[in-house]
Amino acid sequence: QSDTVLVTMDHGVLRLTLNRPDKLNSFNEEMHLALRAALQRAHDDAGVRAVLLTGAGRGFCAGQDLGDRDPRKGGPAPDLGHTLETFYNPTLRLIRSLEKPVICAVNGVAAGAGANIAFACDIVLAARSAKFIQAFSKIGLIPDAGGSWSLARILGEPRAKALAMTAEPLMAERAADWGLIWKAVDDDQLIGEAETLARSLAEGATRGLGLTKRLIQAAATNSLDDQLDMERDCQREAGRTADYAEGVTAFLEKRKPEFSGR
Ligand code: T3D
Repeated sequence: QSDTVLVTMDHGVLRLTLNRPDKLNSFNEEMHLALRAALQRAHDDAGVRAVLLTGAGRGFCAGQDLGDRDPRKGGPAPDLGHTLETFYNPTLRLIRSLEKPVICAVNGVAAGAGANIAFACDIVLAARSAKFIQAFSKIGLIPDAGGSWSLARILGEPRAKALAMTAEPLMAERAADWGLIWKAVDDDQLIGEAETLARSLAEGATRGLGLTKRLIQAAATNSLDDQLDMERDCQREAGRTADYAEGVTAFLEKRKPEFSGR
């Protein structure tokens, strides 16, 4: 196991801490593989009922480690399409396809792919001092790790283009006002609040939450008719879970439900 991503499990919450603080948790190959393995575990292990992603030290993640891309070292230009396909895209797909809540606690600067990985998560809390930077344009690249998609979809073209072309830092509070993240919280409250949220979601009706994620993600490309059909199918599935039976029983018995995630 690599120490570039610290992995702990507590009360159904798989906590993943990007851990290359000296490099603001920028991605080298080892960290890519470690994050992917941890996300795969979240898919495979039924005991994992929520994921909490954060960063060690003063930054969340500064995107690609540019030390690994130093043109002065000579050799042919790297095939960045290949590195996206091999490293970033599988991670993005694992986050979006995981039918369990993924909470992101952005503890500090999130730049390049680091910002866009945060935007791919389901519920994003950020420290008030944190900023998001589409750093790509500063080095001649395009927004990747799903950024061209999430920025355009969430913000619309004017703000997406301006953020991507200027690489102007976007402070947490404004990111929340613009709907890019759930909320900005005081720096010293961030981890506590994110842990409380992750834990309460991990105690929730996991299948129902997973199906909710599937539906909301599908809505952007579905017609209303398609979405209504999908709601019918997902509600049918949710209605067959033990957690639905428990939820209704607990309501009728005027007590707190004890969901099992099944
Ligand atoms: O290549 C592919 O596979 C294609 C995919 C690309 C995806 C991408 O993410 S491309 C974008 C890459 N990221 C960047 O361009 C951001 C570069 N970093 C910065 O612009 C700044 O560091 C920040 C704005 C994020 C933070 O600034 P600041 O002033 O708070 O910190 P700093 O002093 O710049 O950084 C602290 C240390 O982290 C410093 O190391 P040192 O001097 O103390 O030894 C700095 O070099 C290092 N660091 C920060 N970001 C990176 C990094 N080292 C390597 N790669 C980084 N991305």
